[in-house]
Order: sequence, then C-alpha cells, then structure tokens
Amino acid sequence: MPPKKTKIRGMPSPGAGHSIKVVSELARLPMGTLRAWERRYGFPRPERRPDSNRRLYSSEQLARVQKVAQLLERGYRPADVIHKTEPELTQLLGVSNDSSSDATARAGLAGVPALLELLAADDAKGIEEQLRLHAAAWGAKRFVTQLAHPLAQAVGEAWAKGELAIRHEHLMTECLTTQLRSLLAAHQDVDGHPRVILGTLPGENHTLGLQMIAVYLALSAAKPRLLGANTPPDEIVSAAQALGASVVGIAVSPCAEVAATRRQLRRVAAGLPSSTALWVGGGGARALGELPSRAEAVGSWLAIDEALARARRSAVEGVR
Ligand code: B12
Repeated sequence: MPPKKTKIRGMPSPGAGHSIKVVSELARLPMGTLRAWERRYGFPRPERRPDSNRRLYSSEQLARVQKVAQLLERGYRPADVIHKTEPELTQLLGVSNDSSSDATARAGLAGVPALLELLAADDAKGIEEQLRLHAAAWGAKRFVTQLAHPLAQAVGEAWAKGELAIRHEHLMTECLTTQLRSLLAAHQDVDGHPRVILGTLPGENHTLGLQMIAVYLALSAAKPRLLGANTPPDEIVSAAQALGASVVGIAVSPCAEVAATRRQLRRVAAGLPSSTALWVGGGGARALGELPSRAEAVGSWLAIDEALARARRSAVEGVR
C-alpha cells in the first residue's frame, strides 16, 4: 500500500502558494480586508487554484502583506503603503521602529497609572502632551486599543472609588476626544467600505467609546460616520438610508435603562433594510439579554474585526 499523504488544511503543497486563510492568519488581517484590498487597490492579487478557483498567494505577496499589516498597526493608511515595494516597506518599518523607540525614550511616555496621577493633579497640559506623544510614538491603532481604552476604564474605576472627581472624568473625555478626532481626520478614507454609522440611543451620553471605534474602523479601511449621542431610533434608520450605510453601530453603556434600550433597538432593527447590519457594543450590551434577531453583539476589538469581515463578505455575496 502506498504511504498515506497527510495534508494540513489550507496549506498548499510547497511552491504552490498560500490560501487566503493562511495569509489572513499570518498577517493578522481579516480575510475580508484582503479581498477588499484586491478589489480596491489591485493588491494582493493572487493566482487562482485551477481545480477550485480559490485564491493562491505567493510567498512574496504574503511577505508584503505582512509588512503592510505591521505598518497599519503603526498608524499608516492602506492607500499610503499598499503600492510600495518590499524594500520600501522594510525601510519604512525600520524608520518607524527607530522613531517610535526614540520618541518613547525621549519622551518617557507615561503609563495609565501616571496619567491618572496627572489627572488627579488637574495637569491638563501634561495629559494633552502625553496623549499626543503616545499617538505619535505608537500609531493610531495601538493608541486606541492600548492607551485610550484602558485609560477610560481606569478613570471609571478611580471615579467609582472616589479617587477622581467628575471634573477629572470630563477632562479625560475632552483630552481624549481632541486626540481621537485628530486621528480620525488624519486616517479616514472617504471611499472606505463598509460605511458604518455610529451613535447612541436617547438617554445615552457615552460616546467616547464610539470615537475610539471610529478611529479603529478608519484604520481598517472602513468609513465610519459618527452620529453622536441621543439619536432617536427613527433618525438612526433615516441616517443609515440617507448616508448609504451598510452597518449601524449602537453603543450601550452600563447606565442604559434596559427595557427602554431594548424597545429602541427593536425599532431600529425593524426599520433598517435587511441588507444593513446592526452592531451593538459597550459595557451595557450584555445586560440587554437577547438582542433583536438581526443584531450582532460586538464586544471587543477582535469582535469588531470579525464583524467587519462578515459585513464585507455579505456585501460581496449581495452583489453576486
Ligand atoms: C467617560 C465616561 C462618562 C462620560 C461620557 C462622555 C462621553 N462623551 O462619552 C460622562 C461624564 C458623560 C459620563 C456620565 C455618566 N456615567 Co459614565 N463613564 C465614563 C467612563 C469613564 C468611560 C466610558 C468609555 O468611553 N469607555 C471606553 C469604551 C471603549 O469601553 P467599552 O464600552 O468597554 O467598549 C469596548 C466594547 O464594549 C466595544 N464597544 C463599545 N461600544 C461599542 C459600540 C459599537 C457599535 C461596537 C461595534 C463596539 C463597541 O468596543 C470597546 C473595545 O472592546 C466609564 C468607565 C468604563 N469602564 O467604561 C464610566 C461609566 C460607564 N459611567 C458610569 C456612570 C455611573 C455614569 C453616570 C450615571 C454618572 C452620573 N451619576 O451622572 C452618568 C450617566 C450619563 C448617561 N446617562 O449616559 C459607570 C456605570 C456603572 C454602571 N454599572 O451603571 C461607569 C462604568 C463608571 C464606573 N466605574 O462606575 N460617563
């Protein structure tokens, strides 16, 4: 009997290329992003497997995609780097490494505990300076996921323990908002896809998380549109239609009144066309229990990546 051949799923025979699943895992990018780049930028454009027409990426394409992904982590926009050659990408990575470690060393970047101390001392200038330095040294994605988000949570905890006052929470919100808006302006792509409308329902004033999510989505080649706080359900539905959004994202904080929020969410869900996805996130989303059947709970940065990939997939399937 001939020896039995073993094959790892998704791994092609040597020299044949890499499946989209393998490239997605190695580059830590959703498969939908790879397909979106192929459509929008013509890169990476894989060969097709003759038997199944599935995508096959060369090792050179994989290496370039990995480098582009690393640069996005540091805050570059896809359009700025996707057409660069591999040596150019390598050089950029080197430069951005140097500048990031130089800046870190020079600036002595403060961690979250030190930022809480600056807040407690009402040192607004110090906080602004630190946020600006972090954004420059770390890039937008890391700034949002590793500084802005933990800082907001830590301020909430310190306020609950009586270590910070309401004015400190407001100051942190305003300083973060300024920095997030500037990152959003720098990174948003008017042609990003999908278009995602972000807002909160009546009675909900926690919009800071949505500003973080808007920057995160812009860095993922989507087009976020912030509607702000206290938006009536019917207006959210009309905005989605008027602005051609294929996703509506609603933030629900732990302060939200459960029965009213459920009612309002049902109204949004009923008003949206079936092709529009409905994402629900925030610290109060879980307490709502079962969401309207078409709504998706999106409770982490990774879950946002996955929901984005699903939205892109269904847009492609809708076109077919
Ligand atoms: C800033 C802040 C405020 C600001 C908000 C300003 C603004 N423009 O947003 C102000 C001062 C207005 C405020 C007011 C109040 N707040 Co407040 N606030 C906060 C604080 C410190 C930060 C909120 C934040 O931005 N978090 C950052 C986001 C990114 O975190 P996240 O929600 O975990 O989000 C993640 C996911 O859930 C997901 N996600 C979140 N939203 C969405 C949306 C979509 C579409 C998607 C896809 C994903 C997603 O993405 C994130 C990444 O994984 C929190 C503390 C905390 N732990 O969050 C308290 C907190 C939420 N507030 C609290 C309270 C009590 C209040 C007040 C009732 C205080 C008062 N007595 O007046 C009021 C209520 C106002 C109201 N009716 O809305 C409590 C709630 C406690 C509870 N269990 O009820 C908290 C938890 C503080 C605490 N530790 O006690 N607050």
